[in-house]
Amino acid sequence: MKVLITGIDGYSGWPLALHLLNRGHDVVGLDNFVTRKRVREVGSWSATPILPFPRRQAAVHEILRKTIGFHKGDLSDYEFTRGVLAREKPDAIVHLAEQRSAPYSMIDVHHAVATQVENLTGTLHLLYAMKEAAPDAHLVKMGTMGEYGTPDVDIPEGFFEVEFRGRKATLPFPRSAGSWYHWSKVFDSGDVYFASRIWGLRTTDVMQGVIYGTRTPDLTDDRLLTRFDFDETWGTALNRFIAQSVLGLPITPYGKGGQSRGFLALEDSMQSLRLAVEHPAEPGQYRVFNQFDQAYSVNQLAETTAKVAEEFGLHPTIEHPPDPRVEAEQHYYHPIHEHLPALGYRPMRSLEDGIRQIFGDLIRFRKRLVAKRHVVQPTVEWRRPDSRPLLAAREPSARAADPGPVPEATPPPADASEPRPA
Ligand code: USQ
Repeated sequence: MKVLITGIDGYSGWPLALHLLNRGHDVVGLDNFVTRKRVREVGSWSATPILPFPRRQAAVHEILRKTIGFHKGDLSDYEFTRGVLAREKPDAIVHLAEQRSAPYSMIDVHHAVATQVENLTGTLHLLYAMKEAAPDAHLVKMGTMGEYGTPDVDIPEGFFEVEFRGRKATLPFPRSAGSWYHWSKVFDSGDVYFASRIWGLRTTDVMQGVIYGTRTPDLTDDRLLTRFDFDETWGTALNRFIAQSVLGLPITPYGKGGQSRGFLALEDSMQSLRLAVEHPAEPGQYRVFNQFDQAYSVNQLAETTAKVAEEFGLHPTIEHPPDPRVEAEQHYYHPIHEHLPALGYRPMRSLEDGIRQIFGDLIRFRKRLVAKRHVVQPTVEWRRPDSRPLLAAREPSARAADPGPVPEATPPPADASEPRPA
């Protein structure tokens, strides 16, 4: 199959390209490199050193003897988008090229607007370009479990049956997102569903949980590493907890820490996306996959991280800064996820093993973490400033102004990156 990956330079896009190449697919990508730029803007960088894209392509050529096609450009440019689809005629398109950070979207009005304009425009351009230039391609669109929020009932995969005033219907499950970013994905979902209906496009909307990890089995050489963000804006919960432990900073489950989300190892996300690509939706079909492995509360993740840290001679503390977000801190959470297992999805490794592997890599690249230690702890407040004092003002100890010395860590055990036996 020929697969176009939008956002191929990103955390998921790059390992997905390698995974699909190793499975014998042809891969072509596009990217505007805005994530590299925006991470620099918040004063951070990837903990793992990543090559500029042309050198990534060269490394793939040298190590895997394979070629990745590439178009530098932006989905906000419709002619560019249509041109790429007309030229490449992909069988599948995995659409990852969106602003992906909830905290970024909450910084101020400009970041909120940029997030929604970019995400909605890019997706609409892609849908129109498919209609005009690749109507038989299958779109695998990256959405988020956060579209559903945390309702007090089980969460189905996209649709559910309702009975109202004596009549029954199957309808999209109500969305209740928790950031301007998450709402952009809700609106995207509506657009993808509508385009499927009116133009007969094949589409899969992936409600993905929070991903964690530094590697996948396809990242066999340091030149093939993917990025790993750990700062307040671009890093996600578990990845940040492990970076905090390596840096001797407190691990920060916000508030009560009962916030539960679906989590997924990076390699399991690759497996899931590949399964979606290899089992395309039918023409006119709009499918929704809830894509995660297990639900955990951030407290559970903090405790597991602290436990595994001991194996590396690290003794992180767990602190609970007030939650800068507006979200339930204790809640029922039971999303259903049956579609991917029905296609053969099986998780590759346990949570503890995954955490162990990340520790191994982050300790190896510890100097890069230390250099950006000041951007890790939370500072952006999501509430109105007059409704609650800013975290910065209340919790100086939770910030990284002078967090003290960085601890020494013991090197990872030899088997830290071995996958769990089947
Ligand atoms: N959290 C903490 N402490 C931290 C960081 C986060 O307790 O230091 C908590 C947050 O308050 C939240 C949970 O962890 O309750 C998840 O936050 P996150 O930053 O890991 O993830 P989130 O902002 O929800 O977004 C991430 C990705 C996004 C993806 C989403 C999937 O950035 O692209 O769509 O995870 S989901 O969370 O299922 O919506």
